[in-house]
Amino acid sequence: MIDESIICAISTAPGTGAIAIIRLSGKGCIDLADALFVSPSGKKLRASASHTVHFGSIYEDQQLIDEVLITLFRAPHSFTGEDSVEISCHGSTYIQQRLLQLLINTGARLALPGEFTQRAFLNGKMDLSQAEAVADLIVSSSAASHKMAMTQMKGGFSGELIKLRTALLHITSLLELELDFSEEDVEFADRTELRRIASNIETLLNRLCRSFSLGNVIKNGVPVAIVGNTNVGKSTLLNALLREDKAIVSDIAGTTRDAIEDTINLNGVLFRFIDTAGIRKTEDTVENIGIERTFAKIAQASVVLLLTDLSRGTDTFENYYRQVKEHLSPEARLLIILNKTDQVKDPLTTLETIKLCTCGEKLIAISAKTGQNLELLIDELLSTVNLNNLNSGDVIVSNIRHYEALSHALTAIQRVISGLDSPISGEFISQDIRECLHYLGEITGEITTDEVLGNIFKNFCIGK
Ligand SMILES: Nc1nc2c(ncn2[C@@H]2O[C@H](COP(=O)(O)OP(=O)(O)OP(=O)(O)O)[C@@H](O)[C@H]2O)c(=O)[nH]1
Ligand SMILES: [Mg+2]
Repeated sequence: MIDESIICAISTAPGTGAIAIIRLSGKGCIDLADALFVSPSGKKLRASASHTVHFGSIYEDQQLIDEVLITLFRAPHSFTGEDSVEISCHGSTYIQQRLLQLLINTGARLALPGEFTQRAFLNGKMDLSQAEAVADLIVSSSAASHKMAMTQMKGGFSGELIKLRTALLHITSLLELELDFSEEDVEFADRTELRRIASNIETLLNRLCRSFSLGNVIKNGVPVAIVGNTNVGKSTLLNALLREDKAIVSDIAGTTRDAIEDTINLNGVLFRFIDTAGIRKTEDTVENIGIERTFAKIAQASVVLLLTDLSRGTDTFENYYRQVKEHLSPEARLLIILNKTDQVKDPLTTLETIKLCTCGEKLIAISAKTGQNLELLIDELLSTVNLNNLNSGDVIVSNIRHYEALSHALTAIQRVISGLDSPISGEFISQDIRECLHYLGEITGEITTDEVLGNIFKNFCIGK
């Protein structure tokens, strides 16, 4: 049963703005608004067409609260699929609260987080993955995450899922044909065709699963760990990259003891820079815990910046290089940063020495303090991620819930394939196909529980 009660919420950001929008949705909400609204022409909202805007005043006990614009949407042509009204009022928090109170006193109730979007889903205006993309779109903070959320909201991902579903249903029908003839002792139907379709499905599922690491990075920021010996300028570099004094800088070795991180949007890509505790041998328990965390951050990073201090020589460099390489994830990129160029006359000798003990990693000489060559480093970071290859139509999975369902579907289709390769009865294979369909249905919301829905929509803001 779909709850059709009238819900209301302030849909604009909290606080004072030039204007604010209060949203109403549910059966009878147009009549509810009509009872409070006075148009200069005397025209009633209930007599007006969908997608029209009306100027007028809202009164409470003959007292004017505000002059407003009301936008009208009639079911099913609204975001929620129900009759909906949007009241644009002046942005004072007092006016917003008075109007909201008035709507509640006259029969509406305050919407739950994401309830408008949840109704859109329940009324079939979008599937669950599209509803989730609405939340991603609202919080998108870079060109790449915006593009990804927009593709998903416009149904790019849903389209891929429909393709998969159709192919799976096709296999089922072919298998049923096989079962129909099994009594007549006909040899198994031609399984080459089945095998071909199944392996296409596997390829597609594989691609979607693999896209998750990129999707995750786009959504949460490319993790870049800044590591090295103490006092080489890691915190100074973090501050320079973030353009703010985030971490404490001092000439005392061992200043940073815990990982400090923050994100910044550089040329449309969100980066998550992580400053770490300098790696060294120490008796300090707290510092040692910090150093353990440094190694964990290296393992999680997409890019590691190994910093070394040009003014201190290269004796210990090889040791650091080896330790970092040991913890680096296989897909990660390592950049060697020679810091404090402002303190040395000729960095070339150091450069050459370091080159000898590395495996062809890129070397960049900078001064974190003066900002010299920082642009070079940023360019290198951008090229590492290279999101330019991202076409607007590319479907990238960025949601862990989707990723998990896709992984399960992938395992199921792999069982289908091995079943097809062996003389297993079609009935067993059908069961794995049904399982695969089940997981795809979980993503789109065809198969769902109140608990799953509750978990998804509770993370939305009220008013969306
Ligand atoms: N001349 C010069 N000094 C720098 C540069 N970068 C950092 N420093 C100085 O080096 C000292 C250490 O800098 P931090 O940024 O605290 O070094 P760190 O690597 O974070 O040190 P720990 O947190 O102790 O591991 C400070 O006195 C900085 O001002 C640089 O490019 N040039
Ligand atoms: Mg530091």
